[in-house]
Amino acid sequence: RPLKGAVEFRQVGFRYPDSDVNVLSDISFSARAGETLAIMGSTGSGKTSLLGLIPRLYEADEGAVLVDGIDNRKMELETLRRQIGYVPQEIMLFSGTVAENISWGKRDASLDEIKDAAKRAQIHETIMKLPLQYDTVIGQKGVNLSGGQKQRLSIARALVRKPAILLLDDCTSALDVRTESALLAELKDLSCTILLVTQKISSTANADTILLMDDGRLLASGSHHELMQNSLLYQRIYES
Ligand code: TTP
Ligand code: MG
Repeated sequence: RPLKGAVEFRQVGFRYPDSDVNVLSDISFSARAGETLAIMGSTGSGKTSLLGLIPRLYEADEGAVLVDGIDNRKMELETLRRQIGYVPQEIMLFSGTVAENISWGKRDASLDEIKDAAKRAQIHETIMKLPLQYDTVIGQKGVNLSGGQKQRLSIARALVRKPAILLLDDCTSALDVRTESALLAELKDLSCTILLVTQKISSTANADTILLMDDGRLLASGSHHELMQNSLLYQRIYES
């Protein structure tokens, strides 16, 4: 089966419906199927907005967002979203069991599929230490999880859908470097296309391409090696 999940932005401009200033201007880049793309940039630079255009939470005002070569505005919403796993910046777990929270991404997932997703998300071992393991109730009247544990649970929720495109919005921020790199290695193994918003230079080193954003624009893009040579800003982030 040919690898699916290529993402391309062609001169994308975007503003929120209630505003007349562009949040994104002239954004162009492409990620081939199976590649990992890291997105860095200061707060408010438009990273979350950029990701939201892919599953069409919003539509581009200028230019086009292509998924496997097709303008995503021309795709049926359900077909488009079925292939995308989206982990938002604000983690949303509900008061239910661990298994229910993971399978929220795919209602008919079997326990094996749930466990497989949890293993890949580096949270299986933590779950096995909970009082009732996958049946442990979390949230309000259940066991409380740490920030990093919640992040991994919500990544497992996205993985259980076996997406061709995985969008991770700053959801590895609470993980230590070792856990994060184990996670990224697992994800690489799935050969899905990954767009990873991150503030951490440790997670950009393995990306095929890094996008550096500032104020809704793409300041620089390239591999770690290229940016170390060409981008003063990237060098500064790297050294800080
Ligand atoms: P974001 O796209 O949220 O910027 P970001 O994700 O890079 O920031 P952070 O690192 O803090 O997560 O916002 C870009 C601009 O768009 C910002 O001025 C806020 C505005 N915005 C809205 O007006 N409505 C929205 O729903 C969002 C998400 C952002
Ligand atoms: Mg954001």
